[in-house]
Amino acid sequence: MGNSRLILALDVYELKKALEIAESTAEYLWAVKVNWPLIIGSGLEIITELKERTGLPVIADLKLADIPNTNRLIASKVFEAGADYIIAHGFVGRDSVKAVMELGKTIIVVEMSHPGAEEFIQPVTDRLIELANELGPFGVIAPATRPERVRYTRSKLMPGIKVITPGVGVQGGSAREALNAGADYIIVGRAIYESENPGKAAKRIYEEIGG
Ligand code: O7M
Repeated sequence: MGNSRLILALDVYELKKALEIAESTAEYLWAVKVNWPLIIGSGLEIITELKERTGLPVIADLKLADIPNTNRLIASKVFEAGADYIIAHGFVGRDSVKAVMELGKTIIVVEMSHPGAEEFIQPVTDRLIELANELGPFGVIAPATRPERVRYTRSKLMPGIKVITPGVGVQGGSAREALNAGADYIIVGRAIYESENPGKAAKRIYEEIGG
């Protein structure tokens, strides 16, 4: 749905299950995010199939963190498979991020949602935000588990760069709080795909965040 701010993190292995969940939730989503579990379990073709079945944008969350050439080799195949966006780590440096951005729309990780993010990533978030401001990606990742950090990131980030926040539900973050803190989109995985009825769970979150 074009006006939705909900992104489904489809972290299951099986192709059939993935397609069922995506189809039953699609009307409440802005996009579907695929990560390594689904790509390892179902192959890269899952990206093409998800796009055909749902008509939604697909975000390939590979968190690319390699030298420019390797990032480029991976990203070119993934964009070729139909991914609309790729997620890359910023801490590897601007050359590695640029290699991805030259090929397609990119989202840069500037902070993460788990407790361990405070060890190494959070201390360099300011510099990662500066990098995003310099390069102008589609968006950045900030933690819904720490709404004050979402607010901080939004305040430092150039207008127009989207703030996308995982960590809602099982990790303890609240969708409403993340949006109130300035998030443009929220990412939800287990609270939807582990639910008895993923369609209903997606609808509930969609309605909670006001569509
Ligand atoms: O809702 P969950 O906890 O089941 O899933 C969250 C999804 O968001 C899952 O796919 C994670 O890999 C991803 N994610 C985080 O949980 N925390 C982060 O800091 C970053 C991401 C992410 O999407 O990075 C791009």
